[in-house]
Amino acid sequence: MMKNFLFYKGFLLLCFSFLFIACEDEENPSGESSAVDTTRVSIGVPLHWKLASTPNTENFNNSDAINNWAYNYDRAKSALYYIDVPNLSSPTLSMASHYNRVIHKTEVYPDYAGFPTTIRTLDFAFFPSERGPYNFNIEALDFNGHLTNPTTRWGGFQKNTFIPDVILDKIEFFEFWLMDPFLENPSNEGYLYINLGTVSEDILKDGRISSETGLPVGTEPENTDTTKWARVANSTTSSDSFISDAARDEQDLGLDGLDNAGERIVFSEYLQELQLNRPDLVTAGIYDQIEQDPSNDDFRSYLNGDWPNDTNIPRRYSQFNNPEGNSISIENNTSFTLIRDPDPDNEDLNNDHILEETEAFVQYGIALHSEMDTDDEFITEVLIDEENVVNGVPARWLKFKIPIDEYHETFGNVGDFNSMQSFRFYLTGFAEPVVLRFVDFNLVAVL
Ligand SMILES: [Ca+2]
Ligand SMILES: [Ca+2]
Ligand SMILES: [Ca+2]
Ligand SMILES: [Ca+2]
Repeated sequence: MMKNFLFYKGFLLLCFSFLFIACEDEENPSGESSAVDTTRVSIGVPLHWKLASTPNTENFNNSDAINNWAYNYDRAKSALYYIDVPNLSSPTLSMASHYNRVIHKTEVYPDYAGFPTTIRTLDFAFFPSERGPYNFNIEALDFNGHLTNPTTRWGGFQKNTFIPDVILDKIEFFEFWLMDPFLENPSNEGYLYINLGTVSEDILKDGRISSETGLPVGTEPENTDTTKWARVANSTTSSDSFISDAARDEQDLGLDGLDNAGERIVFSEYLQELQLNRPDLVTAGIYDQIEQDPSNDDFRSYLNGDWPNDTNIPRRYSQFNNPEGNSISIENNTSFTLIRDPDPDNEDLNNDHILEETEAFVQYGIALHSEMDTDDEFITEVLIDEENVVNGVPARWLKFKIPIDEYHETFGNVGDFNSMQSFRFYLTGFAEPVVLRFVDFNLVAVL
């Protein structure tokens, strides 16, 4: 018992060190005691996620192409966020949709009677017809600048779990509650894939680490290379934060290390082909939009006044994960953007300053459709909440429990589970936009 106690204290300390890992112990999130000693490691906090590297599976062409824009041809727009409830007030928050509203804890824990009464969801919005960041695919654009064949596109995020080996070794399953994503569009469907293991950090696949803080500032000499994808520093040392506001202005440029003027030069081949060789490809208005931000990596806050008042929440967050201009100094943060990752962007998941290029992971595939119930693999419970009805449709929640050894496929040379530090999840196969709202997305270790 004492050993367990000390272990628990040590783990809390670790949790404290890595604030993005929320921890609970010997309790499940509903507040009920559980019969066995379990530790839940939350991965459902929207901090420190990065754009996913292209999963090297059979689904995406060119996913191992280096220094080749084709590597990213299937990336569509996606967003991962908590809704900033205090600052997104009515009517935006209550806009008649299950995907724009506050979630009550009793929707998934009906017996819960404490405070707070609401619960944060991790929301993953995916826009399969919209061009993702650093996607220079010309063939796939339609006249309106949308991606054709949306079901072949994907969008996702990845992070390092930073789970101590001693815990990682004892992880038995993933669990989460998911709001039925099809309450307002039952004909839509697609797949959620989860990857666990080692995933490539080379998001812009050039064999180099993109790191904003490695870029030169002020009078420092221009000690960078420009690859097919990015302006990258030659020096391997880089700080974990911007050293000054002035440095931030020169470095907060996204994974391409380029401001929009620089993007127009380095990616001129893309712009020229759009403008000259295919003058009938996109409208002049769409061309102008693309030329403003050729990499499509500009951050825009959900509170930005340029969003029309009736803009729904998933759309307001659609540029939230973009890495250029996303680190505003506290003094200049007049739009008061909360719940955002203020750190400089880079490709390095585990902060070791070494570029991991290996893809070696197990994959869990979950078919998402409007008829999901407990007959479906991994779904253990379904709750319908008649208290929360939008346009006549009650909320519907699905509890997933995914045993860690029940993966569907392996890719690359996968080792033991205790070396699986990287987590990636992505959506694909959708014809129309979708929003996944997760509650208590946890890895569960049985001690
Ligand atoms: Ca790179
Ligand atoms: Ca940029
Ligand atoms: Ca840009
Ligand atoms: Ca940035």
